[in-house]
Amino acid sequence: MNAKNTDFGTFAQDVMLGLNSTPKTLPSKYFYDAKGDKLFQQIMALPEYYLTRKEYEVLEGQHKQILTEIIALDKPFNLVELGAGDGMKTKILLRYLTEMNVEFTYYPVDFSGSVLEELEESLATEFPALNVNPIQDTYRDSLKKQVWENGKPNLILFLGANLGNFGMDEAKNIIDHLRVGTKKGDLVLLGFDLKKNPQIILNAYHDKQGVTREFNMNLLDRINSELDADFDRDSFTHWPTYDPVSGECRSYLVSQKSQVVTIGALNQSFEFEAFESIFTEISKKYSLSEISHLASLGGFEVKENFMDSEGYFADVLWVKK
Ligand code: AVJ
Repeated sequence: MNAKNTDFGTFAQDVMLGLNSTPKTLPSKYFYDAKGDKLFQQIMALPEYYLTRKEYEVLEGQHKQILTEIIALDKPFNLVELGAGDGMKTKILLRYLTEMNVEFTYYPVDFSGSVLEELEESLATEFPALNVNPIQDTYRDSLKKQVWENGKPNLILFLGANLGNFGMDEAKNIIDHLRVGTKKGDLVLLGFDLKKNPQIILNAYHDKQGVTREFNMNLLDRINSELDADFDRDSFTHWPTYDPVSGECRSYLVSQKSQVVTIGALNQSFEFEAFESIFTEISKKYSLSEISHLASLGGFEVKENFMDSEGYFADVLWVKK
Protein backbone atom coordinates (compact mmCIF):
# COMPACT_ATOMS: atom_id res chain seq x y z
CA MET A 1 0.00 0.00 0.00
CA ASN A 2 1.20 3.45 -0.88
CA ALA A 3 1.73 5.68 2.17
CA LYS A 4 1.09 8.90 0.31
CA ASN A 5 -2.49 9.65 1.11
CA THR A 6 -3.37 12.47 -1.17
CA ASP A 7 -3.09 13.01 -4.81
CA PHE A 8 -1.10 16.25 -5.18
CA GLY A 9 -3.52 17.71 -7.68
CA THR A 10 -6.54 17.10 -5.51
CA PHE A 11 -5.08 18.67 -2.34
CA ALA A 12 -3.82 21.69 -4.29
CA GLN A 13 -7.14 21.98 -6.09
CA ASP A 14 -9.22 21.77 -2.91
CA VAL A 15 -7.03 24.34 -1.16
CA MET A 16 -7.34 26.65 -4.14
CA LEU A 17 -11.14 26.27 -4.27
CA GLY A 18 -11.51 26.69 -0.50
CA LEU A 19 -9.35 29.77 -0.14
CA ASN A 20 -10.93 31.43 -3.15
CA SER A 21 -14.41 30.97 -1.63
CA THR A 22 -16.21 33.52 0.47
CA PRO A 23 -16.13 32.75 3.34
CA LYS A 24 -12.82 30.90 3.10
CA THR A 25 -12.88 27.18 3.86
CA LEU A 26 -10.50 24.21 3.96
CA PRO A 27 -11.79 20.61 3.96
CA SER A 28 -11.28 18.72 7.24
CA LYS A 29 -10.40 15.50 5.43
CA TYR A 30 -6.91 16.99 4.97
CA PHE A 31 -6.36 17.04 8.75
CA TYR A 32 -5.29 13.43 8.49
CA ASP A 33 -1.70 13.20 7.32
CA ALA A 34 0.80 11.23 9.44
CA LYS A 35 1.07 14.09 11.96
CA GLY A 36 -2.71 14.67 11.93
CA ASP A 37 -3.36 10.96 12.52
CA LYS A 38 -1.10 11.14 15.61
CA LEU A 39 -2.87 14.28 16.84
CA PHE A 40 -6.25 12.64 16.44
CA GLN A 41 -4.98 9.70 18.52
CA GLN A 42 -4.08 12.25 21.22
CA ILE A 43 -7.51 13.88 20.94
CA MET A 44 -9.20 10.54 21.57
CA ALA A 45 -7.31 10.28 24.88
CA LEU A 46 -8.25 13.80 26.06
CA PRO A 47 -10.46 14.06 29.17
CA GLU A 48 -12.82 16.46 27.31
CA TYR A 49 -13.19 14.25 24.23
CA TYR A 50 -15.91 11.85 25.38
CA LEU A 51 -16.91 10.53 21.94
CA THR A 52 -14.47 7.64 21.57
CA ARG A 53 -14.86 6.42 25.14
CA LYS A 54 -18.64 6.53 24.88
CA GLU A 55 -18.75 4.61 21.63
CA TYR A 56 -16.28 2.14 23.08
CA GLU A 57 -18.68 1.63 25.99
CA VAL A 58 -21.54 0.96 23.56
CA LEU A 59 -19.59 -1.58 21.54
CA GLU A 60 -17.93 -3.20 24.55
CA GLY A 61 -21.24 -3.58 26.40
CA GLN A 62 -23.59 -4.40 23.52
CA HIS A 63 -21.58 -6.04 20.73
CA LYS A 64 -23.46 -9.33 21.10
CA GLN A 65 -26.84 -7.69 20.50
CA ILE A 66 -25.37 -5.54 17.71
CA LEU A 67 -24.07 -8.61 15.87
CA THR A 68 -27.05 -10.91 16.50
CA GLU A 69 -28.67 -10.23 13.11
CA ILE A 70 -25.62 -10.77 10.96
CA ILE A 71 -24.61 -13.93 12.84
CA ALA A 72 -28.16 -15.30 12.62
CA LEU A 73 -27.95 -15.21 8.81
CA ASP A 74 -25.44 -18.02 9.18
CA LYS A 75 -23.63 -17.31 5.90
CA PRO A 76 -20.34 -15.71 4.91
CA PHE A 77 -20.62 -11.92 4.69
CA ASN A 78 -18.66 -8.75 3.97
CA LEU A 79 -17.76 -6.46 6.84
CA VAL A 80 -17.15 -3.08 5.23
CA GLU A 81 -15.90 -0.22 7.37
CA LEU A 82 -16.04 3.36 6.12
CA GLY A 83 -13.36 5.41 7.90
CA ALA A 84 -11.62 2.52 9.63
CA GLY A 85 -9.05 4.60 11.56
CA ASP A 86 -7.00 2.62 14.06
CA GLY A 87 -9.66 -0.09 14.30
CA MET A 88 -9.66 0.07 18.13
CA LYS A 89 -13.43 -0.09 18.36
CA THR A 90 -13.87 -2.43 15.41
CA LYS A 91 -11.56 -4.96 17.05
CA ILE A 92 -14.27 -5.53 19.66
CA LEU A 93 -16.54 -6.71 16.84
CA LEU A 94 -13.75 -8.60 15.05
CA ARG A 95 -12.86 -10.46 18.26
CA TYR A 96 -16.41 -11.59 18.86
CA LEU A 97 -17.00 -12.63 15.24
CA THR A 98 -13.75 -14.60 15.31
CA GLU A 99 -14.74 -16.29 18.59
CA MET A 100 -18.08 -17.22 17.08
CA ASN A 101 -16.29 -18.78 14.11
CA VAL A 102 -18.18 -16.67 11.62
CA GLU A 103 -16.86 -16.50 8.07
CA PHE A 104 -16.39 -12.98 6.73
CA THR A 105 -13.99 -10.66 4.93
CA TYR A 106 -13.09 -7.30 6.44
CA TYR A 107 -12.87 -4.35 4.02
CA PRO A 108 -11.50 -1.32 5.88
CA VAL A 109 -11.93 1.85 3.81
CA ASP A 110 -9.89 4.90 4.73
CA PHE A 111 -8.71 8.03 3.00
CA SER A 112 -5.37 7.83 4.80
CA GLY A 113 -2.84 5.32 3.47
CA SER A 114 -0.70 5.50 6.61
CA VAL A 115 -3.73 4.64 8.75
CA LEU A 116 -4.51 1.61 6.57
CA GLU A 117 -0.94 0.39 6.72
CA GLU A 118 -0.84 0.52 10.51
CA LEU A 119 -4.23 -1.14 10.73
CA GLU A 120 -3.14 -3.96 8.43
CA GLU A 121 -0.03 -4.57 10.53
CA SER A 122 -1.86 -4.65 13.84
CA LEU A 123 -4.56 -6.93 12.42
CA ALA A 124 -1.95 -9.34 11.10
CA THR A 125 -0.58 -9.83 14.61
CA GLU A 126 -3.85 -9.77 16.53
CA PHE A 127 -6.03 -11.64 14.03
CA PRO A 128 -3.68 -13.72 11.86
CA ALA A 129 -6.53 -15.75 10.33
CA LEU A 130 -8.65 -12.73 9.38
CA ASN A 131 -9.28 -12.00 5.70
CA VAL A 132 -8.51 -8.31 5.23
CA ASN A 133 -8.92 -6.31 2.06
CA PRO A 134 -7.96 -2.63 2.65
CA ILE A 135 -9.38 0.04 0.35
CA GLN A 136 -7.82 3.50 0.17
CA ASP A 137 -10.65 5.75 -0.95
CA THR A 138 -13.24 8.31 0.08
CA TYR A 139 -16.58 7.16 1.53
CA ARG A 140 -18.54 8.16 -1.51
CA ASP A 141 -16.21 6.74 -4.14
CA SER A 142 -15.92 3.45 -2.30
CA LEU A 143 -19.72 3.21 -2.14
CA LYS A 144 -19.90 3.92 -5.85
CA LYS A 145 -17.31 1.28 -6.77
CA GLN A 146 -18.43 -1.34 -4.20
CA VAL A 147 -15.35 -3.47 -4.81
CA TRP A 148 -16.61 -5.78 -2.03
CA GLU A 149 -19.89 -6.62 -3.77
CA ASN A 150 -20.03 -10.38 -4.42
CA GLY A 151 -23.66 -11.18 -3.68
CA LYS A 152 -22.94 -11.94 -0.02
CA PRO A 153 -24.75 -9.95 2.69
CA ASN A 154 -23.00 -6.76 3.77
CA LEU A 155 -22.62 -5.24 7.20
CA ILE A 156 -21.42 -1.70 6.65
CA LEU A 157 -19.85 0.11 9.59
CA PHE A 158 -19.71 3.87 9.68
CA LEU A 159 -18.57 4.43 13.25
CA GLY A 160 -16.92 7.21 15.20
CA ALA A 161 -19.36 10.00 14.38
CA ASN A 162 -17.63 10.31 11.00
CA LEU A 163 -20.91 11.18 9.28
CA GLY A 164 -21.00 14.21 11.59
CA ASN A 165 -18.13 15.71 9.60
CA PHE A 166 -20.64 16.51 6.88
CA GLY A 167 -23.33 19.14 7.02
CA MET A 168 -26.95 17.99 6.80
CA ASP A 169 -27.16 18.20 3.00
CA GLU A 170 -23.92 16.33 2.48
CA ALA A 171 -24.88 13.74 5.10
CA LYS A 172 -28.10 13.16 3.15
CA ASN A 173 -26.01 12.74 0.02
CA ILE A 174 -23.84 10.12 1.71
CA ILE A 175 -26.93 8.31 2.98
CA ASP A 176 -28.10 8.31 -0.62
CA HIS A 177 -24.81 6.68 -1.64
CA LEU A 178 -25.45 4.11 1.10
CA ARG A 179 -28.92 3.57 -0.34
CA VAL A 180 -27.47 2.90 -3.81
CA GLY A 181 -24.51 0.94 -2.44
CA THR A 182 -26.55 -1.63 -0.48
CA LYS A 183 -29.09 -4.32 -1.30
CA LYS A 184 -32.18 -5.60 0.51
CA GLY A 185 -31.28 -7.17 3.84
CA ASP A 186 -27.88 -5.47 4.13
CA LEU A 187 -27.14 -4.05 7.57
CA VAL A 188 -25.60 -0.71 8.42
CA LEU A 189 -24.20 0.33 11.80
CA LEU A 190 -23.66 4.08 12.13
CA GLY A 191 -22.15 6.09 14.98
CA PHE A 192 -23.73 9.42 15.93
CA ASP A 193 -22.73 11.89 18.59
CA LEU A 194 -26.00 13.04 20.15
CA LYS A 195 -27.20 16.51 21.14
CA LYS A 196 -26.47 17.13 24.81
CA ASN A 197 -25.45 19.93 27.19
CA PRO A 198 -23.79 22.42 24.82
CA GLN A 199 -20.91 23.09 27.22
CA ILE A 200 -19.89 19.43 27.19
CA ILE A 201 -19.86 19.47 23.38
CA LEU A 202 -17.91 22.72 23.09
CA ASN A 203 -15.30 21.54 25.61
CA ALA A 204 -14.66 18.43 23.52
CA TYR A 205 -13.48 20.68 20.68
CA HIS A 206 -11.75 23.24 22.88
CA ASP A 207 -9.48 21.16 25.07
CA LYS A 208 -7.30 22.73 27.74
CA GLN A 209 -4.09 21.24 26.37
CA GLY A 210 -4.69 22.76 22.93
CA VAL A 211 -4.41 19.48 21.01
CA THR A 212 -7.50 20.30 18.92
CA ARG A 213 -5.98 23.70 18.16
CA GLU A 214 -2.82 21.94 16.97
CA PHE A 215 -4.94 19.52 14.92
CA ASN A 216 -6.45 22.50 13.05
CA MET A 217 -3.12 24.31 12.75
CA ASN A 218 -1.58 21.22 11.21
CA LEU A 219 -3.61 22.01 8.12
CA LEU A 220 -1.68 25.27 7.70
CA ASP A 221 1.64 23.46 8.30
CA ARG A 222 0.64 20.93 5.70
CA ILE A 223 -0.15 23.60 3.11
CA ASN A 224 3.19 25.24 3.92
CA SER A 225 5.22 22.08 3.44
CA GLU A 226 3.30 20.34 0.65
CA LEU A 227 2.25 23.37 -1.37
CA ASP A 228 5.18 25.67 -0.67
CA ALA A 229 3.18 28.29 1.24
CA ASP A 230 4.07 30.85 3.91
CA PHE A 231 1.22 30.69 6.44
CA ASP A 232 2.36 32.18 9.76
CA ARG A 233 0.48 29.93 12.15
CA ASP A 234 1.01 32.34 15.09
CA SER A 235 -1.15 34.92 13.40
CA PHE A 236 -4.16 32.57 13.35
CA THR A 237 -6.26 31.49 16.33
CA HIS A 238 -8.43 28.42 16.62
CA TRP A 239 -12.10 29.22 17.31
CA PRO A 240 -14.63 26.42 17.90
CA THR A 241 -18.39 27.13 18.15
CA TYR A 242 -21.49 25.06 18.91
CA ASP A 243 -25.02 25.92 17.81
CA PRO A 244 -27.55 23.91 19.85
CA VAL A 245 -30.31 24.41 17.27
CA SER A 246 -28.53 22.97 14.24
CA GLY A 247 -26.33 20.75 16.41
CA GLU A 248 -23.36 21.99 14.43
CA CYS A 249 -20.01 22.24 16.14
CA ARG A 250 -17.79 24.27 13.82
CA SER A 251 -14.10 25.11 13.91
CA TYR A 252 -12.48 28.17 12.44
CA LEU A 253 -8.97 29.56 12.09
CA VAL A 254 -9.20 33.32 12.51
CA SER A 255 -6.59 35.64 11.05
CA GLN A 256 -5.45 37.99 13.82
CA LYS A 257 -4.40 40.71 11.40
CA SER A 258 -4.62 41.80 7.80
CA GLN A 259 -2.08 39.70 5.91
CA VAL A 260 -1.18 38.11 2.59
CA VAL A 261 -0.35 34.42 2.29
CA THR A 262 1.40 33.09 -0.79
CA ILE A 263 1.00 29.50 -1.97
CA GLY A 264 3.87 28.70 -4.31
CA ALA A 265 2.38 25.56 -5.83
CA LEU A 266 -0.74 27.50 -6.81
CA ASN A 267 1.19 30.53 -7.92
CA GLN A 268 -1.32 32.62 -6.04
CA SER A 269 -1.50 34.99 -3.06
CA PHE A 270 -4.47 35.16 -0.74
CA GLU A 271 -5.47 38.27 1.15
CA PHE A 272 -6.86 38.00 4.65
CA GLU A 273 -8.64 40.92 6.22
CA ALA A 274 -8.14 41.38 9.94
CA PHE A 275 -10.29 38.74 11.72
CA GLU A 276 -11.31 37.03 8.54
CA SER A 277 -11.77 33.32 9.20
CA ILE A 278 -11.17 29.98 7.52
CA PHE A 279 -13.89 27.45 8.24
CA THR A 280 -12.13 24.10 8.80
CA GLU A 281 -14.52 21.54 10.24
CA ILE A 282 -18.09 20.67 11.09
CA SER A 283 -18.99 18.00 13.65
CA LYS A 284 -22.74 17.70 13.66
CA LYS A 285 -24.59 16.43 16.71
CA TYR A 286 -27.86 14.60 16.10
CA SER A 287 -31.16 13.97 17.82
CA LEU A 288 -32.65 10.47 17.55
CA SER A 289 -35.49 11.80 15.40
CA GLU A 290 -33.04 13.33 12.90
CA ILE A 291 -31.27 9.96 12.76
CA SER A 292 -34.52 8.10 12.06
CA HIS A 293 -35.30 10.59 9.33
CA LEU A 294 -31.94 9.82 7.68
CA ALA A 295 -32.72 6.10 7.89
CA SER A 296 -35.97 6.52 5.98
CA LEU A 297 -34.27 8.70 3.35
CA GLY A 298 -31.85 5.85 2.70
CA GLY A 299 -34.60 3.23 2.48
CA PHE A 300 -33.56 1.67 5.77
CA GLU A 301 -35.57 0.49 8.73
CA VAL A 302 -34.20 1.27 12.19
CA LYS A 303 -33.50 -2.05 13.96
CA GLU A 304 -32.19 -0.62 17.20
CA ASN A 305 -30.42 2.42 18.69
CA PHE A 306 -27.61 1.30 20.99
CA MET A 307 -26.56 3.98 23.50
CA ASP A 308 -24.14 4.49 26.38
CA SER A 309 -25.38 4.90 29.96
CA GLU A 310 -25.55 8.71 29.72
CA GLY A 311 -27.16 8.86 26.29
CA TYR A 312 -24.20 10.77 24.84
CA PHE A 313 -23.56 8.57 21.84
CA ALA A 314 -25.54 6.17 19.66
CA ASP A 315 -24.56 3.34 17.37
CA VAL A 316 -27.66 2.72 15.30
CA LEU A 317 -28.40 -0.47 13.42
CA TRP A 318 -30.37 -0.17 10.19
CA VAL A 319 -31.55 -2.82 7.76
CA LYS A 320 -32.16 -2.19 4.06
CA LYS A 321 -35.79 -2.62 3.05
C1 AVJ B 1 -13.18 11.87 13.66
C2 AVJ B 1 -14.88 13.25 12.79
C3 AVJ B 1 -15.31 11.96 14.74
O1 AVJ B 1 -15.60 15.38 14.60
O2 AVJ B 1 -15.30 14.65 16.60
C4 AVJ B 1 -11.98 15.61 16.76
C5 AVJ B 1 -12.71 14.72 14.44
N1 AVJ B 1 -12.18 17.05 15.18
N2 AVJ B 1 -11.68 16.82 17.25
C6 AVJ B 1 -14.98 14.70 15.42
C7 AVJ B 1 -12.30 15.76 15.44
C8 AVJ B 1 -11.78 17.69 16.30
C9 AVJ B 1 -13.82 13.85 14.94
N3 AVJ B 1 -14.28 12.76 14.02
